[in-house]
Amino acid sequence: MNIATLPAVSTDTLRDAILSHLAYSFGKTPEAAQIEDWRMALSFAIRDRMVARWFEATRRTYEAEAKRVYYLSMEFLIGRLLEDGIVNLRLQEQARAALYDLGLDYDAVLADEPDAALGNGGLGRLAACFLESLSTLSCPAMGYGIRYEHGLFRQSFHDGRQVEAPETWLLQRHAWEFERPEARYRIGFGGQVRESGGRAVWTPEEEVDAEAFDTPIAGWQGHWVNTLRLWSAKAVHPFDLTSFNRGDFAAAAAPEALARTISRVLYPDDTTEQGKELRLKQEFFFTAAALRDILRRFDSEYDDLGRLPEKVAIQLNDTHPAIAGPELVRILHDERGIDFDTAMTLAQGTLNYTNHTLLPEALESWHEGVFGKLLPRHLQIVDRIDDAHARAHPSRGFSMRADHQVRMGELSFVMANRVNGVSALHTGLMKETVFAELNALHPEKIVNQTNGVTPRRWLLSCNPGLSELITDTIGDGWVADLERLREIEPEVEDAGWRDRFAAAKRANKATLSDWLGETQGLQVDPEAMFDIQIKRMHEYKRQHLNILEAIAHWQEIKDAPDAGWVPRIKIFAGKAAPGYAFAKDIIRLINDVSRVVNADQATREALQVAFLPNYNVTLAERLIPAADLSEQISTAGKEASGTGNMKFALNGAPTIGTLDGANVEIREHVGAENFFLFGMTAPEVTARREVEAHARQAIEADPRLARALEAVGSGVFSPDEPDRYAHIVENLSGHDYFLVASDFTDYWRAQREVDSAYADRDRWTRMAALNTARSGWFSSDRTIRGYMDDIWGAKSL
Ligand code: F58
Repeated sequence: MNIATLPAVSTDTLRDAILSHLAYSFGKTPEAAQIEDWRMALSFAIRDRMVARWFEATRRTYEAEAKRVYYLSMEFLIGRLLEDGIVNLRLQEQARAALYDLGLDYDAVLADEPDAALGNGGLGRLAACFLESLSTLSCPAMGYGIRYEHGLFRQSFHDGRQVEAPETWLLQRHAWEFERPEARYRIGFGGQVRESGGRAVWTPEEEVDAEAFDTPIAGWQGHWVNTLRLWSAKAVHPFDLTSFNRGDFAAAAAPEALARTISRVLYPDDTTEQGKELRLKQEFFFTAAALRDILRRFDSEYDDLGRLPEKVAIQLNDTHPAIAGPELVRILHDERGIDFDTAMTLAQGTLNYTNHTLLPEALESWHEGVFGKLLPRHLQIVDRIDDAHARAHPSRGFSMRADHQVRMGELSFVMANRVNGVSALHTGLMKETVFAELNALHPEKIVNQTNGVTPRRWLLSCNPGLSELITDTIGDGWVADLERLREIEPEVEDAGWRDRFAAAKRANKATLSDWLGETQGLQVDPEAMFDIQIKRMHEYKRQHLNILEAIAHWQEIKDAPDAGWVPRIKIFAGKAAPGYAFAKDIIRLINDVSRVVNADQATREALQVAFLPNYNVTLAERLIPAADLSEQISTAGKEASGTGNMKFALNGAPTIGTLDGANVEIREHVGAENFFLFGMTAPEVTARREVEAHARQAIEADPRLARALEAVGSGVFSPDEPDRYAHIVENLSGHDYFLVASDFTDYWRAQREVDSAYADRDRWTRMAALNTARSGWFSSDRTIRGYMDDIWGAKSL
């Protein structure tokens, strides 16, 4: 069969394709098939529809000799892929009907797919949105990462405390990948470097193979399909027969176990030396495999390595793949014989670096001991790069090798053609702080690319009700051109249209409320305001500011239960890093508060608190369409951008937020009157830290805050252990680095404005609808166009 001529997809052809895969790919009759078999058969039937376009995209890229973009990322938080595929190929009606014909429930089959959590949070989800937009824009591109056997841990609560369990997405069958045993590269670690004929020769001591697994990523309407290539670590020699024959079975299996460790878990705990070493190994493993693959493809098309910057753009997603700089120089210089300076210039013309954080503890640096032990030749090359840069800039005050460290931020900056921040504010701060000196030396290097989110997943697919209203109103051109959402703005003046907008939101809230009842045992009135904060747990994100406000509000309601309060449910979700004790304590506090507040008969009509376990992409897709209020309350200057903030605004949930990250740009777009601003600005934050006893002062000035802290500190929420949260209270009344106390009063004020705005339901609907209408700029299509034009010089085919 010629795959280019697969029959057009009717319900009947899709049903036949499902039945055919059920029989021939999975060996099951319909009678014997379990839901997983059906899910796999449907996935294969959908995947088949991508393959012809996938081949065609590859063919056209070769034919056009187009520049290729490679996105190197330690994380791709892709979530479920089946619905994404169905929606992008526009097969929703057929798929639903075909399953119905087969006696199956479409939503249940979709829900059987595991959520691939191959990332921690924003950085990984951004990478996934970017892949989808790259395909939508027909830009020849490939993502490279690690095929972790276990993604981000599964979170549950025991007595309110976070408990981590391994995530096991591969225990269920995964429909989307093609194993490529032939795409395999040997990756070395450790060993010696010696000179031979004037060249450095690195002989690694330990070796593993990187084997490719490819996932097709279809863009909107399936016109273009790119590849996500994830590397899995395999032993060079699967097992040691000599040990086996001796009867030492453990020793026989050791090489395989050791190799597999590299791609086993996302972010192993790096508080131990062995853990640190493993993480550096992971970084080199996938980066080195990607570079080999990229050069193999380049060599198949061109014979002049001088053209590398013209034909290849590599994006380093944060510093995790920063070893690409020295590794590319090593290949070009040591292996291909190009002189060092030229090798460095070629690498610098090819690589680009995105910075995602200014937090000092997140800026990677490696002790030269570990680095040199694993990558002895790379350490020499880093020194040469550093020397070359120092010679070119004699006034330079820093070194990427200070304090026996290898500083990956500085290394990435120097080795990149372009360096970008992820929101206007963040890029500005980058220039003023971490990279101030480098920016002065290379003023053209830093550019901004404000993040975005894919509207296919984050509106069309997760919010069908609102999408249908939008399409009814302006047609479906918005899906690929999100700024066209502006065209609904005139309708916002129409009371009938506003009713339809409010009805769509209300239906989403009813669905969530049912789900909360079934799965969490929570009874929630869909009329209440759904106030949501979902993101990784971190002090800078200030979930504790939110819960303190909830406590103060609860106390006020208790004082006057009949004062006509605007009913609210505060929903939290998010995971804390296993080693981050304070963040875990905040989770426990919120769970404790939830237990006490939700049991209070006098206040429960007015206020409830819920912490939902195991936040992931799928849960986000459930919560965001049902949100009324988006909590984006980080200490100004700390959140590089945020992307959840964009998803909420797009789905018609106004923000309560600080002037931080992309909140600044969201407020500019949706209008200050449709955004609840509070708190100090980034410069004010810096100044406030200089004020002696700033937290004490703030608490003394605000009796509500004092009373809420008093309740936490005296065990109102932990009667069995009254001083459980003493250290939190102590932190917030003392050092309070993230200025929770100092921002509390203004946060409280803004929350009461939210209450009065929500009480006027028509006013609220107007605000919500204007958030949707004016969020089109936050499409990742816009962001990717920016990268293509300003960073990669890549063209849409
Ligand atoms: C996030 N970073 C930023 N890092 O915090 C967020 O503001 C931004 O919107 C997003 O990137 C996308 O630009 C982030 O998610 C991580 O998860 C690190 C991974 C490595 C370990 C430390 C956290």
